[in-house]
Amino acid sequence: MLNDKKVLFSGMQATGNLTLGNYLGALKNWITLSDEYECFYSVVDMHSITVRQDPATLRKRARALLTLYIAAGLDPKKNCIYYQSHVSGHAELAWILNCFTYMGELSRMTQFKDKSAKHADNINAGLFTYPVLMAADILLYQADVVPVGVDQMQHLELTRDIAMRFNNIYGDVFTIPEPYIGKIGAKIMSLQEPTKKMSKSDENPNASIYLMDSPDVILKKCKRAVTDSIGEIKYNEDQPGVKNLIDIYSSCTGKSVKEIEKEFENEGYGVFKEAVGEAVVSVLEPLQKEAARLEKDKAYLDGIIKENAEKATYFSNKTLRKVKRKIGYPDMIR
Ligand code: ATP
Ligand code: LTN
Repeated sequence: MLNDKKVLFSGMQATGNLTLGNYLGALKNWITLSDEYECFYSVVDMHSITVRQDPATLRKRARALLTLYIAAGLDPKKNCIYYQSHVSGHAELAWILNCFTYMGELSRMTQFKDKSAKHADNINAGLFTYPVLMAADILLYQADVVPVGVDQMQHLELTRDIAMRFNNIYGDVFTIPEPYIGKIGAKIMSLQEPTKKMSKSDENPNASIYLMDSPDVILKKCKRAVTDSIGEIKYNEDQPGVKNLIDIYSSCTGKSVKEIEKEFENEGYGVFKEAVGEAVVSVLEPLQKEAARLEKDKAYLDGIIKENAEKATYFSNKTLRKVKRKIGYPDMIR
């Protein structure tokens, strides 16, 4: 790498509108980690087409997501923020790694099972090999660490298996990546069904707080969050709704679970929910303002997109050249 820093890779799909789960479970950690590592943060638009997308919407959402990375506090001069589809190495390495991945392994991926149940009319090969493209993303940059939510752990394990398998045959080609799971916010649950994760593809709009929701909407959604009839603000498995709200509050304010239980010891759910809503607004409002400001600065964003695509291409080519030699592709004649 450029310096002695370890490498970090992560990405998000440009499908749907980002939720508070995406922010607290992923983006927020990215920002914390960005000083310590040489970071690659990709808008993984190639992954998005595993389910049908409207082209204009995909393009718009991809740009909005890239803008949001920056608005959330990732400096695009220090972090390589780019579109996956701008770097052809992802597709090239994915093909190669496909040949080192077993059908049985891919069949066990829970995300594949979930998504193929949800999109029964379009169970395409891309959906099946999705984790191989993800492995390519990570291995292409020789990433040491990959911050993800717990739902992506299985894919990361597979990435490690593929990398080790490849290294066993060809020598030390790939760095074996480690997952990084944030302590708080690793799994934000649905506000309506707190045993299910908050997801941007949830059909019930009240289940998720979207990063672009207005303060009013955020406060309303928190007020309507499903809790229980116990009536105590305590962090435990029997009160999944309350537990989730405590997680959200903790993640937004930096307060510990103990402090929060104490703060609301003698309060009812109404007061607590309002405080949660306000805490979320105080985190999301500045982010929304910054995103709106950046969106208007087309020249600046375009410059970043171009520069970072070149940077990502440069680093990805280093790995690709090595991989191609190792597997026996003929040398290019220049
Ligand atoms: P979908 O549910 O539509 O498949 P998603 O909301 O899971 O999408 P992804 O693009 O798959 O979104 O995830 C982006 C990042 O956000 C990943 O690192 C993922 O682990 C994290 N993430 C997603 N949902 C949550 C959540 N509810 N809590 C914590 N982290 C989450
Ligand atoms: N599969 C991930 C998105 C993703 C990713 C990656 C995350 C694609 N490539 C590489 C980390 C590293 C998801 O659905 N959240």
